Amino acid sequence: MSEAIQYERAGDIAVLAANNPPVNALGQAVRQGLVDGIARAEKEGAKAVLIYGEGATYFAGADIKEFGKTPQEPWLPDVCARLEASPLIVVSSIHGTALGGGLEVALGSHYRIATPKARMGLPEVLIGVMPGAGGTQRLPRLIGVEKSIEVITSGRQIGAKEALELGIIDRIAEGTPREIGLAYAQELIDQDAKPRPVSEMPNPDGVDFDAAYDAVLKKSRGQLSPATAVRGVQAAAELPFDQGMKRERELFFELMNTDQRQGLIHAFFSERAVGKLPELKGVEPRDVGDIGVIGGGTMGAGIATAALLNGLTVTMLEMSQEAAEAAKGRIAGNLQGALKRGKINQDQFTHLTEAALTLATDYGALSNVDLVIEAVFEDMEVKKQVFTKLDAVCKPGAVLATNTSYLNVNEIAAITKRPQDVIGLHFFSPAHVMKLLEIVVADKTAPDVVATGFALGKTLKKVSVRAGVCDGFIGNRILATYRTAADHMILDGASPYQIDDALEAFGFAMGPYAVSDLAGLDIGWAVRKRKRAEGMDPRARDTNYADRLCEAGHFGQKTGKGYYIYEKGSRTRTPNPDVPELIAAERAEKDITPRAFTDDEIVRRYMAAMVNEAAKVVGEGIARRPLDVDMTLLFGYGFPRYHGGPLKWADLQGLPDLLGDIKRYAEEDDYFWQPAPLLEQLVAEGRTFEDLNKKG
Ligand code: 3H9
Repeated sequence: MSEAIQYERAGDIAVLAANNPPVNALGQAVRQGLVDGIARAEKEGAKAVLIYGEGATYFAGADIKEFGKTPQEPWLPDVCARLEASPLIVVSSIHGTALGGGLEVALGSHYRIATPKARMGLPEVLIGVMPGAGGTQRLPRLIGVEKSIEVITSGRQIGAKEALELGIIDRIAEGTPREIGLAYAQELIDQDAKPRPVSEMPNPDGVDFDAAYDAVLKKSRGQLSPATAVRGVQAAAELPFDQGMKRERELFFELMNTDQRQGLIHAFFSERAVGKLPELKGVEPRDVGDIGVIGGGTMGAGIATAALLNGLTVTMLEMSQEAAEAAKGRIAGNLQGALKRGKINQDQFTHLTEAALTLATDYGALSNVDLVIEAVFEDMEVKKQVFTKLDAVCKPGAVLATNTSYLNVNEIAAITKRPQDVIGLHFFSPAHVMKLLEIVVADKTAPDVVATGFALGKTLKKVSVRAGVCDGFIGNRILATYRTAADHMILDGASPYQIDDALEAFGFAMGPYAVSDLAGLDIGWAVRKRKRAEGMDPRARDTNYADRLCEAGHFGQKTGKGYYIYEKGSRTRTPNPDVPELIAAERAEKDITPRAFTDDEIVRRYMAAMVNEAAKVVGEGIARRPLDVDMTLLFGYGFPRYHGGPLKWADLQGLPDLLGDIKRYAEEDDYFWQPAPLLEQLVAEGRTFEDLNKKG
């Protein structure tokens, strides 16, 4: 008998308790244990079998670490069929999360009971596959096609109450899964209940499956798994159970063999690995309960909102009472949003805006905070003044953080007498919504201050990434490069609209020019002016047509006009006819004869620039691992999750081909397209970025 499933008798009931921490994933040993357990129960003459999970949860799904390897018998669909075919009454008792293959085991059982806090669902599409052990066949028989399509294609988790209403479970009871399961099984024995296989229920009624497929495909922006799952549900309506199972298995393996599946699983594990830095093992973070935020503009108000919503108290420092009140208005506006969505109630709203938030205009108000974040104007002199004042007033051990997006954190730290306490915490706007937090570690930042940054990120439910000091850190530095590659393509003949369309077809929520309009064209203008003032390398190609838009007062969405024209109060965009003219004028001025670009070439150049700069960022140690870059782009820059991140994408494309393309592009512009030494090294050694992730 396998250790992963412990067998025990409780009178007429054979108990199969899963013991495969941390989430009772259905690895080979667990599957074998279930099959052996049911056989033994039958042989011993038990009347019922109870299946439940020890520890935090029922089965949370198939073991994702086995994906991509040859499946080992017994296969999960056969395990579910074996349970279902048993002449004994099979009861599953669910607590924690019954997800994916976990819920499929429960659906293969004859009766299902759950604790009130249990959650369940079929989230397979979120990792690029679909239910592959009968989920698409059994669930529709229980809850109908329409609801099944919604549940399976969204991958959402359903609470016990809703599951009961839908008919996924038979009962909710308070207690341990073992206690409630034993009581339920005994009751069923006493009532002489019979096995109740879902597979023997009639086929559910169908719907217009082609329309459902198209609607889901459109919604998932090129991600294949949700739409493919619709075809599985279709089989439940149209085919006998056994043939439906076959169809499900074919579709499941179709998806298993896609790059999208690899990308999504890379994202799943990287999202969990990114906050676990080997260097922080055993380092205790400092306590953070009260924080200070300096500057209550959009960014500062967003940071304060995130902190308040996650149980911290906030002192908001502004230059004047009026500005402080305006900041409070912004925070209250953000919190209203949370109130509307039911994330907080009216009492909490009042508490957060009144008791948990203090307004101040004097630095003395920050003398007792545990951590302070400044979100003031992006100018080194201004930042230095702020940090000099913080150094004078903050208590010893307080963490002093800057939210700068590109300034040198070492220089900021050096102005204080406590550089070990200074760190960059780079939030992304709107800070109470965007998931990414870059934690910028300066030369002298103490390890427990880094640990505090990560602990704060966790409190605020962010995906935190460690970054080193350089212009733009990880994300904005890479952004500057791929954005430049796009600008070069415009000079050479592409249009912003073709570029946006090509990248949106690749999976980005918005193309780079639509993003510029959203962020405000003044931001890019300021960066170009700064770079020109600092002195650009004479070999660097500059573009100036967008300056003309800014000079005319067009900053994108906020002024109604930029690359696109926006109707008042709407985000619907139509190309701005002035833009091609401005571009044509710059081409003429620079004596460039425009050429045509295919959409494929646009994507390839854009991605090659992104990967090349990302490889430099990793090679220089600004990012510790390739997965740190991947998570930065995924959570801060709208990179399509199903490609896994730029470096996962690069691995899947093949690094030698990508390097070959970069070298070919360098024949036109050998200043911009300088191959990253790390990329050259990996190609020479026949290795991948993934190999570097494995170093831990
Ligand atoms: C499937 O079932 C296919 C079938 O339909 C058909 C098959 C033929 N496998 O998230 P946490 C690890 S597809 C392996 O931090 P939480 C995770 O990496 C599967 N490992 O905890 C982490 O490891 P580490 C469908 C897994 O409490 C640790 O467990 N199921 C798996 O915040 C703790 O995880 C899903 O997609 C797994 N399935 O959340 C469910 N799951 O400590 C995916 C987790 O080394 N899982 N690990 O970093 C989840 O959604 C969350 O993990 C869960 C717990 C809600 C369960």
